[in-house]
Amino acid sequence: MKPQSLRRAASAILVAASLVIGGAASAHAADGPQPAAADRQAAAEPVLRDLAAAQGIYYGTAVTASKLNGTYGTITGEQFDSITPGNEMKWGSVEATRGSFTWSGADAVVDFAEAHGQRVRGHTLVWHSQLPDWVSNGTWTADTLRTVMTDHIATEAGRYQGRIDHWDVVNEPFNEDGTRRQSVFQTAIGDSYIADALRAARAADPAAKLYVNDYNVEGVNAKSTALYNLVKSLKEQGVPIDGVGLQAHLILGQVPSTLQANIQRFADLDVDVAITELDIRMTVPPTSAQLAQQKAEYKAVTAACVAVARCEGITVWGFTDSDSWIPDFFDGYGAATPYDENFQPKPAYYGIAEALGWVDDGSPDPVGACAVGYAVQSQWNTGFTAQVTVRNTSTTAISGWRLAWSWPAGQSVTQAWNATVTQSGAAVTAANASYNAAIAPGAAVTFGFNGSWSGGNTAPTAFTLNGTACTMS
Ligand code: 9MR
Repeated sequence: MKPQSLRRAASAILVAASLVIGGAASAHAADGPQPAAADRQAAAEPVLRDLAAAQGIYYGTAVTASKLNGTYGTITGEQFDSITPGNEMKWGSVEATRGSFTWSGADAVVDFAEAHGQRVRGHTLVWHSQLPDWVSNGTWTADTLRTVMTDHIATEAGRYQGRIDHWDVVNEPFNEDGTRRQSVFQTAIGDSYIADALRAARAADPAAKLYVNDYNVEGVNAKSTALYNLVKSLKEQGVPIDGVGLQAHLILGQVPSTLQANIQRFADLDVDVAITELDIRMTVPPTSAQLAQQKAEYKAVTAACVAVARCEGITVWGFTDSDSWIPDFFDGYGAATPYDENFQPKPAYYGIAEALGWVDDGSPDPVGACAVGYAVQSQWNTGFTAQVTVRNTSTTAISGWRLAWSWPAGQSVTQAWNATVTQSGAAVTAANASYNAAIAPGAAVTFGFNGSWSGGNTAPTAFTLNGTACTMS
């Protein structure tokens, strides 16, 4: 362990101790005890939360409360030691109508975290978006909106007092050029709304670390410099601010080269830093080269945090491509998270693990390399029959497989044989039948299906087997 990590290790132990003292770790015994860290580390596959803890940081994910069961819940609990509600703590979610609060989603996230020995990043108290109409379209004076804002903070942060590790108190206060965003808070209250919000949050939950969070502030640029100047001035005025969140919604090939230097300059202001919403999007369907580059970039971002003592941890904005905001917001982009839509770890996952000190033992990737042949055997006005061959080109046996692809032209599978095929939107998954789960090294299995098409029947050209990209044969 690096000397600079000792302080962080000590605080990690304190966190663990306080969870036990507070009874949080045992309060939900119905879910069963969590495996001891040593047991998890002994597993062949990396466990991000343990690897991160050994480096003195946390590894977190944004979650959707309603999905916290089944495979999604299992991976969330096993791999991550911090969770952030993706939407459930936003103003519009908790106080859509003035004075009438809905806590079910937020409570579910906090309860899950406590049952799994995880921290919670509270997200977010004051933000221009996902704000109820009664706030964004209200008629306010500085005093009336300040009171509404600080009441909201007192109620929400007060409800979870002692149970939230970090609050994103103010989210996205800046424009790209470093001027203040003209949110309702900015226009009604003025520049001081940020200090007012931070003071209210400190009063409501003195133990929570209070953050200002923004996007496109990962590298050194006009916007991050405005954030830097804000933090500097808040510190000088004695306003309670503990940290800066760099969201890090990144595009493949565009990780800022100044990321680590930027984290360091905030640290030098005597605040903590966290990467709070990491994802790295690419055009879809992804090629194996893109997935390999994404691995390198997740590794680089993770390494930049590990390298700076005040960087507390990293949160990915959804751990699986099936729970990512990217496809809904950026046409033609996706594949931004470390797990694919079928919950299989992607190369990016191993990149994170490597940056956290995990050493690949040299054995082939657990899923093996693969080559896929795709052939349309017959086609008629609205239908077609296709055959798919999946070859194990690695030197290890495959025992159980899921082949995934995305339709390029709106096709859909209507009936399949020798595999169980499911489709959601354009995303298709073919899982082995019980009798063809094993594929020996060099061997292949074949399955077929009928599909429907209209307009065009362009063949898919990118397949993943258990999350790893295959070549085409
Ligand atoms: O992940 C969130 C998504 O489900 C919502 O539809 C979206 C609405 O704006 O907000 C997403 O989360 C945002 C986060 O709260 C703040 N930073 C940007 C995130 C992506 O939009």
